[in-house]
Amino acid sequence: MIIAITRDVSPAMVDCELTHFSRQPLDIELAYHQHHAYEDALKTLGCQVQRMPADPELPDSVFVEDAAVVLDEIAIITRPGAISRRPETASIAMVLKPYRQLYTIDAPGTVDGGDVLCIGNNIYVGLSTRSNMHAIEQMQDILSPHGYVVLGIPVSGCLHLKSAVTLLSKETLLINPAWVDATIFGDMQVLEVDPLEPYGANVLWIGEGAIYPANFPRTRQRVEEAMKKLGIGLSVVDVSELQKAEGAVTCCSLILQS
Ligand code: CIR
Repeated sequence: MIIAITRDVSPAMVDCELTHFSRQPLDIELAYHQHHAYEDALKTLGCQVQRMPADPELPDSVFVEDAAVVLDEIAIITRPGAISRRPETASIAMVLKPYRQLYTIDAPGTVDGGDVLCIGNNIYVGLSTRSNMHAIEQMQDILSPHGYVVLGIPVSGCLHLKSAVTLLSKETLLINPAWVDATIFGDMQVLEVDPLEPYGANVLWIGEGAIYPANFPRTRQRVEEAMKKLGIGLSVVDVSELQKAEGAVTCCSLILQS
């Protein structure tokens, strides 16, 4: 069974962290509806959605991806780079506890799950403003007994590594080459975003399907063509309000096999 852990939009999301975006009016009611439509798309892809209640004290808590890194064998509870986001991890740890043995990242390490891209046994961690070498060393200690290699890689111009690159299939990357160097990932197939849509590299691929935002039509066409060849269907969701909080589609769920 595939489980998708999500968390309802916080009424405080208007006070979210912003790094590369300026604050825009955010329609919370619309954000709720968009988030629920995203959860419906997860269900269409065969996930059992486990939704946590909203936390009015934690503006960014809808972005559950940043609080943990879940692998088949274990899960790591992160220490998010933004101080305001650190209290998010306690409740995520409680939800993950029945499914995985848990490890934690300790000070001075910081890492956001949005910076962690797993490709086979390679775990790439973006050295963004949120994630540092201390966390990468701790992740190496935790993960090398399980056969993983943890690699810190440069990323610039965006919030997280997964703003710049995500997996479209086991062998294919969707990437913005302006923000991360594609050659780092070896001989993977590469699909580039349309240059007019720099934020279009974040796709949530789950087995036979994928979820993609509605507002990158040029890149979406490229993605749809590539996915047709791979036999993968695309669910398109409007996540405009979550994007105003600098979120994307991978960051609103933690996906795990149970
Ligand atoms: C933040 O700055 O932490 C939030 N406003 C957005 C986090 C988005 N997370 C992600 O893409 N993994």
